[in-house]
Amino acid sequence: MTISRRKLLTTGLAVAGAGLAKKVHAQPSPPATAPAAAPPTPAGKGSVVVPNGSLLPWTSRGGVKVYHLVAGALKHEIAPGLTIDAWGYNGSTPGPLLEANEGDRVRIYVTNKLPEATSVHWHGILLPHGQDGVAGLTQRAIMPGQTYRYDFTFDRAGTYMYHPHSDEMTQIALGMMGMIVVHPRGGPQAVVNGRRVRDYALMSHEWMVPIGTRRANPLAMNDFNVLTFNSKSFPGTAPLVAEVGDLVRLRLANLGPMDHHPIHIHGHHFDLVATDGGPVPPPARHPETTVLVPVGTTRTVELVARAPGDWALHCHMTHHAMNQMGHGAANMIGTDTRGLEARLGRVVPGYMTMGQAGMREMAEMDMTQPANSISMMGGKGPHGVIEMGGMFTILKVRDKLPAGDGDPGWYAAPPGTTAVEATADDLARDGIKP
Ligand SMILES: [Cu+2]
Repeated sequence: MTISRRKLLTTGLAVAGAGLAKKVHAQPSPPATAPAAAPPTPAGKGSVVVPNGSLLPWTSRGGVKVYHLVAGALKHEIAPGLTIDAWGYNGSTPGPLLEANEGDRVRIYVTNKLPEATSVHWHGILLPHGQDGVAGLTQRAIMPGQTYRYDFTFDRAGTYMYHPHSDEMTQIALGMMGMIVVHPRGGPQAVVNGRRVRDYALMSHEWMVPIGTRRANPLAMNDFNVLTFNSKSFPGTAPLVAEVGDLVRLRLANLGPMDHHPIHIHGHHFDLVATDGGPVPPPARHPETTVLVPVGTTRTVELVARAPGDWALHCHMTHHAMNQMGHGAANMIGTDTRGLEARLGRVVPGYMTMGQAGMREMAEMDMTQPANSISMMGGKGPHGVIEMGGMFTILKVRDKLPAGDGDPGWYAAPPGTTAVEATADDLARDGIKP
């Protein structure tokens, strides 16, 4: 049997983990020093901020807010190095966030530029039967080239979603989903109980993008390898920012195909204040650090920014905070592969096995990547490699943010407050024998 060098390398790199890999120093480093991508949507007067996303514009016609969604194909960058062919709305995935106020009468036009029929369901909104957007059940499907009109009134404040109810397995898998935020009557509250409100929307998604390709596979039921917040994987995720004492509201939504996501915050506790079913009564609220966001739900949590720092915010499923993991690799942890390397080195010069001591080395070395793929673990942080990817972002809390509430950069902890290697004196003083 002949082993093609190309095949070996491709296989090894594709699993990007406990398999084969070739070390090459001439290649550029994995992308990203800071996890800043596109700047967050500028906050209006209390408007929702969509990291890496945008708000859907509207016009007022005779007291009615008029919106226009255009379903179609687009190219989307998940993180520097990985661009996919996706479907979405108005050129983005997720589609722009639709923001309105309780009591608003709205008219939403939906144009279908997809190659197949679609419809839009207004998930969680209480509305008349004929506006519910279920193709075949409540309306005819919107055929390619057609524009439909939806008319209804947002009668409850809350966090909701929109998505196709026509071949939704394909359309959602390819990126068609969006969020809806309905503020209380009178508009967003920029200040609550004397605290400035930082209102953020993050939509979870999961994709199966075979390594080196550009198209998510809608038939996938597991082995999702690209996990995203607002369709971005770390280090492509833009940070969230707040000042100490601010009320941070996180509107979390999940329209991924299959998986629920336990979203975890560092350095803070939060209260679950609402779901897409309505507000949680104050006596029922309790502190958590992780909230499960099941498929087809929204969860709104609130916290008070407690202390300056760069606080991780991520899905706690370990495979959801990684990039493009392969699942077909042998488990090499603890194995002695020196003999293997010597033999394979004869046919693949420079061959090395990886993963014997864990996966960290994958993040540390400059490795060749197959075309259109991103490294398994995130990017470089202020203290070395951040061994995370996927559904991971950072809440950056500062005493004072830069003008315009931009990315303040990495947090510089006060001298003497960062964990460091223990000294011999430390060990002797406390009787520790490593
Ligand atoms: Cu998850």
